[in-house]
Amino acid sequence: MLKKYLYGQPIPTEAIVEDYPVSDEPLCCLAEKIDEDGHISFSAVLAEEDIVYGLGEASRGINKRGHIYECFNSDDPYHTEEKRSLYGSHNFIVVSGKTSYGVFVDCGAKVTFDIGYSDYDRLVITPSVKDFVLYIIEGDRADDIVRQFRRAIGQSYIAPFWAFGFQQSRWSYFTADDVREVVRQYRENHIPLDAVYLDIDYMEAYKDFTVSEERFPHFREFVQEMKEQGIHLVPIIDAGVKIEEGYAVYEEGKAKGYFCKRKDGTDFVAGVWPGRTHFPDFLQPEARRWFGLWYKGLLDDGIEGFWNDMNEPAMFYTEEGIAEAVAYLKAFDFSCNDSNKFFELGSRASGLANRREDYAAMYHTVNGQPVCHEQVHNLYGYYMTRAAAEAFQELVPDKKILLFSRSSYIGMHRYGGLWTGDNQSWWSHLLLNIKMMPSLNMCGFLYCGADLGGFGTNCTRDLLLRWLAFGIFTPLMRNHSAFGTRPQECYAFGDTEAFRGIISLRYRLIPYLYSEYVRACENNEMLFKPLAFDYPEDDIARHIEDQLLLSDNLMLTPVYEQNAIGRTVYLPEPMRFVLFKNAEVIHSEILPQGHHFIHVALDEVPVFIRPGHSLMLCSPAESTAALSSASSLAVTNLSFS
Ligand code: MIG
Repeated sequence: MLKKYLYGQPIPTEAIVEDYPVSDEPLCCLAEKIDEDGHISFSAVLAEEDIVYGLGEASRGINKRGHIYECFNSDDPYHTEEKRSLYGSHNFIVVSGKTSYGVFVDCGAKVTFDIGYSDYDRLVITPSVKDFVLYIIEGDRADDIVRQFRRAIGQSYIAPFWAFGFQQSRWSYFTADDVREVVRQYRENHIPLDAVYLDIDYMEAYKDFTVSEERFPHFREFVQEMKEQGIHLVPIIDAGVKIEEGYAVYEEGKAKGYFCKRKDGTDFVAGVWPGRTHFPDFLQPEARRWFGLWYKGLLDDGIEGFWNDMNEPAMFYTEEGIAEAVAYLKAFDFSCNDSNKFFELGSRASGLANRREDYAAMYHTVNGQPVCHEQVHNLYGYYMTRAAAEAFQELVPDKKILLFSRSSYIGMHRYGGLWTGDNQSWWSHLLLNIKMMPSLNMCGFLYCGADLGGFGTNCTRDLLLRWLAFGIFTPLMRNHSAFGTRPQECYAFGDTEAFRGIISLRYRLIPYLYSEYVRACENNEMLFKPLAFDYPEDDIARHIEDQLLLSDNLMLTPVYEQNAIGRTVYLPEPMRFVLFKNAEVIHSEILPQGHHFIHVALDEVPVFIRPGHSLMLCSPAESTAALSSASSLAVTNLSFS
């Protein structure tokens, strides 16, 4: 049962696909409070046993209780525990325990969820604006509430089959020869691979929809050459358009009025990778179509996958921000002898990026009216991705194109997937990846994954192996690392056998994983579930955060600690424990309900099969193209009945 409550005159987000009537019943579950200036907040008492799920891409655990979250898409590569905002805003929660209900606050501006942070027994939701839609979903169980919500937001994007292959990325492979070398190493070491990513340096001066002729000569032939080796190239597209006379995207966008404006009607400017940049106004349907059609050139070159970046949108600096900082620094009085000023001094320079003042100074045009960016901030990456997806529908309707984005909002899940942005090569971020998967699924994002091995800082062999051993189950399985970090490809740590074994297991699982994934998309189900969803009566299972259910068949128990020789697992019921090494079963036994310690070496992968279920493995292959051939579909069926 879904109830809709309308506040003010919200700008439509198109997150919800069905047109629900506005409820005339009094608000249930939440108490409403209006302060003197008309701002509304909602609160509820949380009972001791209540767990709060949701918020998609957010910090901390599966149970969000005990922290405060600000849904405001943020380009922030340090996902430490105290952070309140990451790249996506997924304003949906489920309270489950004494009572159960779901809440979705639909609005493009910032929304704060204080989930037992100020007061452990209290939930307080505060939209930053007066115009929004509130949805309350009633149901007896968390999984039922999520299913209702998923139905309301429409079917999730379905990625192509090849996008379940292993993918290698780095910022950057600078030349075609760099890419060839990556492919050669993978193929020579027989580590399966389906895609290599092109980060910003494939472009000419960071101009969207250009390819550097110097570094990637004869690009179309190069795309073809890679395809012959079973490799898809996946170029990045950034949100900002370089300001440069004669650059067609800039000239057209300017002439047609498709860029975001300042209050005075001139085109808004910020500094990003290309230097001085304009931001397409993706909220205008015509601008969306225009930008989307620009992907055509790369499609014509044979490209079948894209990742959309910097679409919070990220701003390194603006002229206004620099002027303010410079004025402050110039006026700084060295003789003041106030050491507290030291902190202010530093933050003036380091605080130039993604300033709220800059977002507030940018304007969109919605139905002919200027709308301040702050009102629709969280929709920007969503609408950029929608622009691309709608263009693909128009240009190549019979083809599935891989598409995912960094910034997102609920609704974008119908157009593409997401990756969780700039994490770090930290063990804690492997655990964060594990915990985020079910939350993302609740909000409709099924094709998603983290940068395996971690993006920032230097990765180590053991961390990458453990991370891959979890990553073989995530739809997007991509190793990506930042400029300046040590090489992180699977052949960069000496011996390659363990890597080959783990990634080969992924390929043996792909037909099974892909069919479970497509089924989950079509039936509005989750691929990754907290144990609590299927074992709500088991109080230990209800609170487990480091084991996940994979559809109805499997339980995953990844190892995520440095130097661990295995881990403790909890079985809510008897299950078959299967241990893989070199993509083969090396151990299989039925374990009874309860706690167990399982040994898992660095090159091994544990899986639990639930009663009455089975796991299908096909023969190994080094690319998804090889998987599609009938001979490789000979299956091994592991079951527990
Ligand atoms: O300012 O394109 O999250 O994956 O490698 C950094 C360079 C811009 C951020 C993305 C990351 C990508 C990087 N980009």
